[in-house]
Amino acid sequence: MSRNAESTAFRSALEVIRAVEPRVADAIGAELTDQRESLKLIASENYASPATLLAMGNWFSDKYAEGTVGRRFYAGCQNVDTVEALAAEHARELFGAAHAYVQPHSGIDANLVAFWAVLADRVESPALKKAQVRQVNDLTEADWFALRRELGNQRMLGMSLDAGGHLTHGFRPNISGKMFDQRSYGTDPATGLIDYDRVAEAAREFKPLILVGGYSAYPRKVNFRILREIADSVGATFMVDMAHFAGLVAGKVFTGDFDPVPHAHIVTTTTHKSLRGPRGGMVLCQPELADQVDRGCPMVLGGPLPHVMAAKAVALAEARRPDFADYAQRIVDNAQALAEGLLRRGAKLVTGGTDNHLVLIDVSGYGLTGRQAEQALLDSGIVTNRNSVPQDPNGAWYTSGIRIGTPALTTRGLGTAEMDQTAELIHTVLTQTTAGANADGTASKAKYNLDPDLADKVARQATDLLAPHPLYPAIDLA
Ligand code: DSN
Repeated sequence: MSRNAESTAFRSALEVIRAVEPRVADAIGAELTDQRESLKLIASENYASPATLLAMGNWFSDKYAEGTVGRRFYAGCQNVDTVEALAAEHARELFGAAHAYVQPHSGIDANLVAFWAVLADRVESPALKKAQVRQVNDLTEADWFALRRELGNQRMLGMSLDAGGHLTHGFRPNISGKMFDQRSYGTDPATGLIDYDRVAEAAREFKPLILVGGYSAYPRKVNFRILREIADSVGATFMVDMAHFAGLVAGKVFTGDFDPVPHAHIVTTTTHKSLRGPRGGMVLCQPELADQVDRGCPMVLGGPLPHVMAAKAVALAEARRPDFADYAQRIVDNAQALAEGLLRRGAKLVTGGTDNHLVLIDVSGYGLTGRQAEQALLDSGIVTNRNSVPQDPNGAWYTSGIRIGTPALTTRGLGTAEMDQTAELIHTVLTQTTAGANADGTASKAKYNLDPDLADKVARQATDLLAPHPLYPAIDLA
């Protein structure tokens, strides 16, 4: 496709929007400018391709399509069937999965679909069988009451939040924590790494229905073969949330013991992080869970978003191209170069480095909280997010960490030399920032001091670093 076609498509779209509500058109244009000018290091963000973006902006958005391919609760879904089937086929082929469900709207939705599929398979189905009925509507009031109590009384073992686990893996502020009795496994305080013997011990003691692997802030590989063995040893279903590293699995950087798909009973992911697709979620599973997974809508999901499923099909087709493997490898090369650059300059990193797409800086080494560091970096044109570190004394709001990731900058084409320069910019800002004080003289966890001229200088250096790698070079909205 010609570069002109991309530019014309987006300009025309904005013209149409501007005729109705110019402020929305302006905000869309401003977002492109902001994304072009900042050094985006948020580990969970990326830049989807123009084809993926365009696949979402159309009349598929108008269609209701509850149900699954060929089995809908609405008439006229033949074209939705086409894109949903295509997205699922690309997902199965890309990940070597037996079954793919591409309707979840996000990662939390994908996890809810997975939890309820496991509960239906392991708790509800045996109860129906025992009562000798086919469906829940046929249960007596007493049996239904007993089943509801049993469904709400199951156990989950997942990675602790401050070790890098995710809120949706059974933590109380999230619905998963209200559904499950949850225990978590942490990391070894000395190394910051998962201690599989401790996980096995916790599993033996707690006997979870579901063992969850996967993370949103752990900078190392996870051995999914060992976790599956642990799950099997206690009769648990093994679920992996690969939202963060799905692109590294798709690009065959994580293979063998480090590829969750052959080892887990069920795998969830988002599609917009390292996988570089539209915002959304997806579930992959073994055949025995497929029917339950396909009941995700209306079990826990609202109507599917056919326009997003169309975009998932496009993005997954892109990820099946040979150049995606090269992209995935460069993500890791860049993260390692960034980590090495930071370490060489004296930064303290959780686990001392990375083998994936993310790096977790313990900013207590700079005398800052995560919140202070995040804001100082933002003032300097570097977009990151604060994150807890293991045994974080500052809790989940202020934190002691900054999580940075390379999927987005790698998409723009930055390489390892530029990662070293990025490390220099980050280190400069963090060494020049000092913690502020509250009005009463006590130490503040939010206030900070940074010379605005220094921040401006770093922001200009960040822009210079990005200049040879324009974002969406074919798109000219002027
Ligand atoms: N919001 C995603 C992340 O940043 O990791 C997952 O919650």
